[in-house]
Amino acid sequence: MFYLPARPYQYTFPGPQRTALIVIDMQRDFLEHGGFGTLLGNSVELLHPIIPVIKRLLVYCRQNGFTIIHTQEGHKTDLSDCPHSKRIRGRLAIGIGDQGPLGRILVLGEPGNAIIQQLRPLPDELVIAKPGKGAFYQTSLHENLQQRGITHLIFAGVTTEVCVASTMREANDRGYECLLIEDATESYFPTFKEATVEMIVAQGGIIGWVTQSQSFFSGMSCCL
Ligand code: TIU
Repeated sequence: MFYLPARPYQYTFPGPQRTALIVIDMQRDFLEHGGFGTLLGNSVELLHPIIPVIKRLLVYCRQNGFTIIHTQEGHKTDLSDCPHSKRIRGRLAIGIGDQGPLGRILVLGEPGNAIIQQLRPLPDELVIAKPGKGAFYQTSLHENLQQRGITHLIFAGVTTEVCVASTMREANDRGYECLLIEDATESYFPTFKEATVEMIVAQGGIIGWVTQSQSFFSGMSCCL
């Protein structure tokens, strides 16, 4: 077993063979100017400090035999998997499915939907395209994890209170033991990140555990 310092208490996991790193939605839509994040009125720069942290996590987890999974929020070209309510939400001048500076907004295969170049998936890594905020909704994620015998999930990515928290909640309800790396996740709203982290660890870890990347690396080095 591996033991990591975390909140609300030590995170115990059975090792890389049964654990996946899930990197949520590190796509151009949320991190670059002209994407969905900008069109919603956000400052994408707020998310940039986590990029090198996630890069280090990816390198480390690849070297040490963890399963790596990336997700992308996006819809089919005909938008048949996008609820009308999601399309019209926010009364945006340019919204989901419309042509924007990075191609059609939040549509699979468009330039804006690509994972940022710094964190590009390797060819053998699973990339889950997801129409919802949670990565289990209308995807094969659960089946893929079950086939691989994965029981523990380590989370990184954006945004903390939207797609990361939604996916952690879905995972928690399916029996996965979830750990969020605090300096590898970010929000356009710092207070929302802080509140989300507190919500996860409150009540004995009602949704899961939270730690810093340095605690993950040093905890792992003791056990490997
Ligand atoms: N808007 C926002 O904060 N997030 C999203 O729309 N999607 C994800 O979090 N990936």
